[in-house]
Amino acid sequence: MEGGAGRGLECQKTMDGRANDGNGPEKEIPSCCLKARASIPELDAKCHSTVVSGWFSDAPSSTDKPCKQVYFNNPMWPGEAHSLKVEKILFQDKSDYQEVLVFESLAYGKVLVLDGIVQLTEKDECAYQEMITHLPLCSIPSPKTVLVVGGGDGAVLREICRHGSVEHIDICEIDKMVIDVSKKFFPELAIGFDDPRVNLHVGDAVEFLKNVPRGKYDAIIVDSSDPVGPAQELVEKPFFETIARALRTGGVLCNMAESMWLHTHLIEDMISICRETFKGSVHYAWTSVPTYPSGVIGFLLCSTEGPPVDFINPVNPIEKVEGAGKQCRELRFYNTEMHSAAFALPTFLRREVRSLRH
Ligand code: SPD
Repeated sequence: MEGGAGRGLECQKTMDGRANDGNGPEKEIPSCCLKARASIPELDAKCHSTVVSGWFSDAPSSTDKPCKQVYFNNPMWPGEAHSLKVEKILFQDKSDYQEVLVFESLAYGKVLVLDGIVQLTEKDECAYQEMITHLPLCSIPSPKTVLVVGGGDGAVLREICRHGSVEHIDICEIDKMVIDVSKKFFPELAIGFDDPRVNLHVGDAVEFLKNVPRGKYDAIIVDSSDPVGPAQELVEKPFFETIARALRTGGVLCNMAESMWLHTHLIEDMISICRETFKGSVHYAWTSVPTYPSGVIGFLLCSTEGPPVDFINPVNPIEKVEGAGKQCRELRFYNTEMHSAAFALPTFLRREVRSLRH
């Protein structure tokens, strides 16, 4: 399963970064030159359809397509692709649901890719995981019961665990391979699974939610992949209805909601479904994630009928959250100012997404 992305480079240097051309003593190579050498085109990363000439591009994966061809035609972002220089492919396999790839990149650390689409990188995962978690949990006082849909890498769990008020966390992830791969290659993220408050359910969240008692959760976080493949149902009305049913009155949902640069129609559809389904408030927020298509990702924040939720002015600021950051690394991205700023929307989005105007 291991690929050969970095092999050519490793043949030319020793583990401590010294070069040996066979004509004399080893010479020290400055780290900037090591980076430049990693970009030599002949050091091709081979044997994955999304990796061409040592560069990964976020195009749909397909095992039947030969290497060395470029497919810049993802239906979610036709005509564009974002590329990362690959140093070494660490893992690739096909689960029952999707193709799973992990590689070491030159610029963003290790990268998790599902069906050809970047899910996270070590460098910028903080922006996504911290915002999708703390936008909802800092908007209600003392959240106690939380459900995560998807999130098999464990990083949203890691973030939830900062909240000392939380007593019970369910996570429903369909693909066990994602969990196993995260535990092996991303221990700083998968640490979330170690918390005793976490209850793991491997299975289909749509089915799981049908059996959840009404009003069980204070907050639900939907950390899904894009709505192609296994996550397709997660943007449809019946799914949002089961979410609303599983939330207590005044409970909150935070749902991954794509890019405002690429998916205004999808965002509009999701907002209008949520306005029909959630009788409290519905807001759109966004953050910057450089390795996601167009460099941004959005979140839909909804509350059920009941005590009104002021999403924009958090009532449970993380700075005051008991135990925040004690078990894991410090927060890197989220703070109260970023929270409120995330709800500021560009004019084109307000104009194009009619349901955002009121
Ligand atoms: N376009 C990519 C969206 C990925 C959202 N899910 C990421 C999972 C990280 N926990």
